[in-house]
Formats: sequence, structure tokens, C-alpha cells
Amino acid sequence: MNFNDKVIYQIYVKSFMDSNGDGLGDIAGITSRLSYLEKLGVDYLWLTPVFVSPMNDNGYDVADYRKIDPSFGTMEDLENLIKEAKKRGMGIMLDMVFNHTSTAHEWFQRALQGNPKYKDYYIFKKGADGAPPTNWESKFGGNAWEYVPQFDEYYLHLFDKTQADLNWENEEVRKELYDIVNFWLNKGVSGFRFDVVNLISKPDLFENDALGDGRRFYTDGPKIHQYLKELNRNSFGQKEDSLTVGEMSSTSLENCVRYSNPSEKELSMVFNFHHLKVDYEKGDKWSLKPFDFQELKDIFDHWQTGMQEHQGNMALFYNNHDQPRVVSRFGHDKKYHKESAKMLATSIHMLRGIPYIYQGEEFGMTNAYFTSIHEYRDVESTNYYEILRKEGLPEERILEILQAKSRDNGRTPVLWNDEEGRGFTHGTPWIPFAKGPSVSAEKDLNESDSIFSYYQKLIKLRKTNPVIQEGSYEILEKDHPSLFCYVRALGEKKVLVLNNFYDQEEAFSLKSHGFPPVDEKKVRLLLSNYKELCIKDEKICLRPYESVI
Ligand code: TEU
Repeated sequence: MNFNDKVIYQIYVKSFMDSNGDGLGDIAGITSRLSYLEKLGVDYLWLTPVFVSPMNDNGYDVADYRKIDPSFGTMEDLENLIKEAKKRGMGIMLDMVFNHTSTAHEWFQRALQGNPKYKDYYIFKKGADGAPPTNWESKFGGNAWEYVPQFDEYYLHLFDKTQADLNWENEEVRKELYDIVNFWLNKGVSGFRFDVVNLISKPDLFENDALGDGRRFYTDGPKIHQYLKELNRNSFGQKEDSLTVGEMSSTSLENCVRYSNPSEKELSMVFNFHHLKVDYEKGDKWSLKPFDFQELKDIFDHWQTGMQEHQGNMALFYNNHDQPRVVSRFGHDKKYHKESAKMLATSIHMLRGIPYIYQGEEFGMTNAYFTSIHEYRDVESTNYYEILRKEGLPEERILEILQAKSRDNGRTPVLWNDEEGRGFTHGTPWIPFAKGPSVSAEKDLNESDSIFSYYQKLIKLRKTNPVIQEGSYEILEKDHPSLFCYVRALGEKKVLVLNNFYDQEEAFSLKSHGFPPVDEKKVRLLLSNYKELCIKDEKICLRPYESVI
């Protein structure tokens, strides 16, 4: 099935809406906000993991894939959400974390007791000369192997040490996972996100890397395509209309084409993160660097053209629960808050692919602006705080880096209104509210030029224009220092998208790109984030952060 007319909304459950006053978002909270989501016009709601978990990584450490964590509610709550969402034309997508389980999972506990069947569910290896099997670093800092004294062996954990990697080589493991997907399909779930799914196939040989970076050994690993085809065939592939998206860490275009080209029968679409590393200094996330606009465009262009040429399908996004808020990152969250929020939305929604909106983005939520380490909750942030301290960085510098880079920037509770508890909770929120510019859903919705209404229009444009769903993509003014411009084309129709990423006025000449002048008949304004089109000397002038479609 083709999903090009669909828009997906991501819900970080813990921070979306608290229905019972314990300070934690929950499933019943989501149900209570369905009319808001229906009004926005989205088709699917992707829920981050709601399964039983010790919550060391906020649910990405699953201890039971078939049960709802009590902090999020009950199975009945989820069934009710599926039913109520369906009434409003929305499907529910669940987040399947299949690269690893929590060490609290029964399988791992049995493995620790020495049960050979379950030990083979994980990746246990002998050390080498008193050191771990390899020098690979975990994504959350430190070595990726944890020592288990009773076996004199180590188990692999690419993420936290409480997230043990599963052994996909073991057919029993793969079958267990298919059954889990089928269990949820039978509950009426419409789709799935598969967490870091391109890391599941590990190499035959575990070797050291000169710099301790093991990524080249396990990223898009040797049997990855075989495993995904098998997963497809044995579970969601049997339901034609289920939507699947794979989260692909440090992946390649070539592999993403295979993951998402329908003829390969693997997944419906893929996330990749190359465009979100353009503010990393030499690949290091824990550094500060203004984002490289040219690099951002080059990456978009490379992926748009490559995926189009080979019929791959891209998930389009800037925000999620692992990323700082884009309006604070590539936009201007103070002086041009509204303009830049809308411009960034335009730049991504009009591309070829399927757009994702992350909770709060639709009314311009910003970074957290925390000033003390005690405000952070994320395991990656607190680990790196310690690591950077040990490296000798001054406290203020570390806090400055966290302020820009921490995953908690995207995890503060949704600001529904201006009351105490911000419409999110009647209790104490599990993490402080964002301290940035004051925004709220209610405030935004009350304004005639709300960011929310702009998102509604973008969604409507996609739904009513086949050219946005199916059209080809081509970049214009490739090297322009401030503009990201592209054309989508289908048959006789063309949609021209102009985005100014900076606060200086720029101009775009229709004529020199072969377009007729703006008039009622041939060239029509579809949408802009400014009130009226500005034309000077037969050129479209693009004011600070202006978008014109
Ligand atoms: O994220 C995978 C991932 O690649 C990021 O966590 C990334 O490593 C990190 O942001 C680096 O800065 C997925 C989930 O989205 C994330 O929340 C989980 O923590 C992770 O997998 C482990 O399950």
C-alpha cells in the first residue's frame, strides 16, 4: 500500500497528557485529546513504547512485550484508544523495540540463571585477555559489554547496560518476535515503528575497531534484509494495509532503498538521521556548532533524488523524542518563533515522502532551556554529563552543551494551556516544563495566524494535491546560502516551494527558472507564512523565515 497521502503524529506517551494526576502521561490521556488530533487532520498516531518496563530508557527497555506498563494504564485503555481513534479515522501505531530487551525481561532473567535456551536469546561472549570481547562503545557511553561473573562472560548492549541485545541468529528469537507483532495486529493496531531495526544483524566475527566505534560491524548488518523480509512475511506483511517504519541508525541510501522499496517486501518507509547531524562538530554530538545549512540541503537533496530514483520511501521529520526541538535548533524561537516554525514545517511537508509531526511541534514548542543537571532525566544526558566532567569540561560548558543537545529538549510535557500543570497534569510533572518562550496549544489556537492552523493547511494541501503525494522532486538554487527551494512536478502541474532559512530578505526570480509571472490563471499562491505575497522587480521577495508555496 502507498501511504503518500498520510500524515503521522508521534506521541511521547509519558509527556503527552496525564489523566490521573500522577505526573506521568498515560493512554487514557491520549484518548481524552483525540478530538484535538482529529482537528489537526493526522491519520496515524505512533505511540512510543507503552509496554511493561523498568523505565531506565523510558520504555525502550521492554520487560514484557504483551503487557501495558501500569504507569501508562491498562490493556483496556489501549483497546479503548484503538477503538476511539478508529471512530475518528485514525490508526494506532506501536513502537517495537526488537534490537534489545530490558535485562528485567523474563528471557534475560532465565539466561542469567544459566538456562541455555535463554542464554542463546542474547549475545554472550568470552572476554579477551581480561578485557571485554571488543572495544566497542555503547551509544550511551562506556563499553558495550557487561561482565557477568557467574559465567565469566560478557553480554552485548549497544545501548544502556540494562538493554541487552537480542541474538537474531537464533530462529527461536525471531519466532518470538513475529508472535509479538501478530499479537498486536490481532488487537487492531494499524502499524508499527521498529526501533533501531538496522542494528539487529550482528557480524559473524566480533572485532575491535581502532577508535572503539563498532558501527561498521553491526549497522545494516550481514543478514538484515533477510531478517526484515522474514519478519514481514510472518507478521504484518499478511495485513496489506499495515504501515511500518524502521528507525535506521547511521544507515546508507542504498540500504534504505532496499528497506523501503515495496517490491522488496521489507518495510513501508524509513527514518534516517543524517540531516540531523549538521550541527555536530566532526561527528560529535556533544559539541556546539551552528548548523551547516548547505550540508542540510545537500543531504536532503541526496536522499530525495536517490529515494525517488529507486522508489524508496522516506519518513520526513525534524523532531522526535531523541532530538532537540527544531524551532530552537534551525529556526529562531524568539523573534521569529511563528515564522520559523511554519517555514520549517513547509520545508519538510512538501518533500517527497511521508511527514511526521512530533507532539507540540504543531504549536511551536521549543527546547527545555534547563539550567541545572537536576532537571534532566534522560539516561544519555546524565551519562554524558559525567563523561564530559571526567574529561575536564567546566560545568557551565557542559550545561550549555546539554541545553542544545539533550534528548530531554524534546521530552518536556506538552504545554496545553497556561494554568498550573499546563493542562498536562494535576500533579507534579515527572520532568520540569520547558522554560523557553511561553507557548501553549490553547494560546496558539486562539490566534488567527496560529501555527496549528498552518499545519492543518499543510496537511490539507498534501491530501488534495496528487503532485505533493506522487510528484517528482528537483532542487533549485542548490548553492544559495539562505534559500531551500524545490519543485514537485506531476503531469502539467508543478508545486514550487521556497523557504528562507534566515532573517535577511532574499529574492527568487520566477522568470529565470522558467515560470510565468504570478497571476490568477497560471501561477497561484497555495500557502505562505506571511499575509501577502511580496513581489519586487518581478521577483518574489522572501522576508525573514518566509515560506511560499
Ligand atoms: O534511538 C536510537 C538512536 O539511535 C538514538 O537513541 C541515538 O543513539 C541517540 O539519540 C544518540 O544521541 C532509539 C530510540 O528512539 C531511543 O529513544 C532509544 O533510547 C534507543 O533507540 C534505544 O532503544
